[in-house]
Amino acid sequence: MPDRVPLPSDFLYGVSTASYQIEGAVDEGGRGRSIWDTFCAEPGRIMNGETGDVACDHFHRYAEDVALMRELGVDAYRFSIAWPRIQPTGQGVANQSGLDFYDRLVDELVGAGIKPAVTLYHWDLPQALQDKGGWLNRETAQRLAEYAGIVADRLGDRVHLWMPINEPVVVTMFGHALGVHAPGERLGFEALPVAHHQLLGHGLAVQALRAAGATNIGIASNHQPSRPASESAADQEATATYDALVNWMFADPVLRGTYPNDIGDGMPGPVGDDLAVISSPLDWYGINYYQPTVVGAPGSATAPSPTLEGAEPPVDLPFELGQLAGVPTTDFGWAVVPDGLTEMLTTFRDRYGDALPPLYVTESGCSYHDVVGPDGGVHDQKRIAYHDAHLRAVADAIDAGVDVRGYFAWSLIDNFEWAAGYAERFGLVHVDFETQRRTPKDSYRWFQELIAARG
Ligand code: PNW
Repeated sequence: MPDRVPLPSDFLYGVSTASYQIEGAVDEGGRGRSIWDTFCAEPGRIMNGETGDVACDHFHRYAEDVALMRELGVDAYRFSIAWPRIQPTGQGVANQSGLDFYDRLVDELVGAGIKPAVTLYHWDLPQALQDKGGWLNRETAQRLAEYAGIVADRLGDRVHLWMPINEPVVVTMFGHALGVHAPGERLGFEALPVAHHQLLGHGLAVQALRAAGATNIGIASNHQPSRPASESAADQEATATYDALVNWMFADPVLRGTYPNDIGDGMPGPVGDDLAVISSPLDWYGINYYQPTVVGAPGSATAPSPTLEGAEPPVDLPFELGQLAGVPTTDFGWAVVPDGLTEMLTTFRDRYGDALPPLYVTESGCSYHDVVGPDGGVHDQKRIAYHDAHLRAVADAIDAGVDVRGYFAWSLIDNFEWAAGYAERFGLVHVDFETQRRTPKDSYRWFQELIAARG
């Protein structure tokens, strides 16, 4: 093992999950249907026709999962609340049984000395709201704020970090432009209002959380360095367009109250007033980092990018995406590029300067097709190398003057990887989906030692 990762002694170590990916128990506790229940039931949407109906059965096994985290020694656990457990139809009076579940989970965490970090919206929109237009309907932003207030009233005294939304870019692109995630819309650029309404919902939820007395509010937003396929002017222009669409369209309105040039025009009115809400001050900003993207002009024949999950864009795009050459890839085909994380963190500092609150890495992780070996262990050396390198990449950013406060590994346990189903395993803990048996992988032991040895 190389020397200790040089991070500050008060650096926060965490693990993360999301409700639909781990909970199962979709018909229990008065939970309403979500767009992911609907999407998974449609033939051909998910690898092998898999669903989150059972997932990791975390709804019933949460105490076992919290015990695993206590033994791991993490400071914080980032999880999401299933909106349809709290409001089965996405609005109106709260379902007490749903709130009770998260109340028990939060108590269990606090009892284990683990700080709860709550995402309110990690993609499982109540189906009833989708039936009214979902994120294409501006009203949904208001609904998110109402839901945020309900959760804050019940859990606010014990939650350490709040995130109203997770990865609005993936919801916009995969869910509404390309159709590979729920709700499966293939709108191309007509999906832009989905971005705006999520951001508006984020801002309104920030205000509702504050009104309910919550503090320490941020966001978890996916960001990817965009690298031109060549130095040609056409490739550089395509890269700038892509970079604005996937990164700055989501960060600029939150951190500086504007859309990047040209993008505001595609947004529904009245954008101007909304931007004041969207840029409601945050206590911190969370970056989910996986990999950089190579971008070329249309027809530049870059290698196809695995991040598009095989999607056929419904319209001609002003760019083509490719895979970074000459770097290792995970079993999911994603490029392993730790210095892309340093680059992303320093880019945020350079772009926003004093307007940038402290940063957290709210997700970083890798999928390998791990199996439990004959000795009963899971020897995931590559995952250890991945997290080690990405923590060092964070340390490099801190050395360069960026204020980064913590790192949440994605994920605590193997879980339902959306359209890819259960084949992709991101966990520090292996799950046998037949028996629900949890087996801590070698990466779990490594993370445990790293946390124990800090300071
Ligand atoms: C994130 N991309 O999704 C989500 O927040 C998690 O729920 C998910 O399990 C995890 O990352 C791993 O996929 C992403 O194509 C989906 O760049 C796609 C991309 C990035 C993140």
